[in-house]
Amino acid sequence: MSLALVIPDRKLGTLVEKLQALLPGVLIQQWPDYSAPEQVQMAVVWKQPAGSLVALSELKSLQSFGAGVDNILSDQMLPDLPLARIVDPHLTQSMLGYLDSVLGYYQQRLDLFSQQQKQQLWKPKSPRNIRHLCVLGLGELGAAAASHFAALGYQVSGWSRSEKQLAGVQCYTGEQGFASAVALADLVICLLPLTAETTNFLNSDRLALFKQGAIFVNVARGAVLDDSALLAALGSGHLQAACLDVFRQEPLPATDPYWSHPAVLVTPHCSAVTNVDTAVAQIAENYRRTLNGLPLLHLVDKARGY
Ligand code: NDP
Ligand code: OXD
Repeated sequence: MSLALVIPDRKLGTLVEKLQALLPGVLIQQWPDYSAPEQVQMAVVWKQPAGSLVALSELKSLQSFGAGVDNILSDQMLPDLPLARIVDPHLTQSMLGYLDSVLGYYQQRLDLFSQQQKQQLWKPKSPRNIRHLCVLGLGELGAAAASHFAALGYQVSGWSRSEKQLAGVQCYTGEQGFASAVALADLVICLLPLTAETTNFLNSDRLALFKQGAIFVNVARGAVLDDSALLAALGSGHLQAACLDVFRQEPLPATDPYWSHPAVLVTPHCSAVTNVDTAVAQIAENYRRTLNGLPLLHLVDKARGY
């Protein structure tokens, strides 16, 4: 009985320790140093290198170490096996905490005041009036964000592939629905997964549908956004500001214009980081399910891409 961790570039000591406590007697192996690859039934993966699963001849299932799975599905050598992802109330709470902070940052004009501080400029201004929020993607995280802001009394619109009903949220679908969802929003939050359909989805035509002076927040994936379209929209003043937590290339290259753009707040993909303490319970449960031939929790629809 064995489980493999294929998670490059991360320290895995705590994850191994906590998983071992939940799965005593299970051999936990780490890529690239598999000791008995033929014993592995499930692999926990995140940005796995192409070919890193090939030696696992008895593999039965895959478990993403995060909520998004684009980096897993892009592997041309990915075995055709059930794939589960992390769905966790702690992850959702982290995202809500981040979005609350970003909203407060713009409401209190901290973007403006930090620029003014650099110029030793003493120029008070009353808070921004941000009343209407739009959430693109109404899945686990998007629906929670939309409901959270609706409960706080904001006008909220949301957009997803299939129709939704969420208390206090005006929900839309389709291309026409997208235009309606963003049209009146002072701040638009992107929580769409990266798929074939959403790659470069936020292009210049769609950003043009945003309200004049809107603020854009991307906490989904960098490649959902056409960066040159965003830079043009910020340059023309059509969009007022952008907070970006995710990028096409991460870490963001030193030469990227976002680093020094006065209207852009850059954060290092930290809005909702997988919580090892809570993720291990899901991973252990899916491992047991794999051994018993039961359906995995939080299965990904691989054809849809999320
Ligand atoms: P879900 O899969 O639960 O939800 C995705 C939502 O997007 C669904 O409402 C879905 O519609 C909608 N959607 C997908 N494709 C389309 C489309 N083509 N047109 C319209 N709507 C579409 O994802 P989560 O909420 O769990 O997470 C969203 C993303 O957030 C993840 O994929 C990941 O990339 C990112 N993320 C970022 C983190 C960070 O730290 N920055 C942390 C965690 C996640 P429908 O409901 O109809 O299926
Ligand atoms: C995730 C992420 O998808 O960390 O979980 O971005």
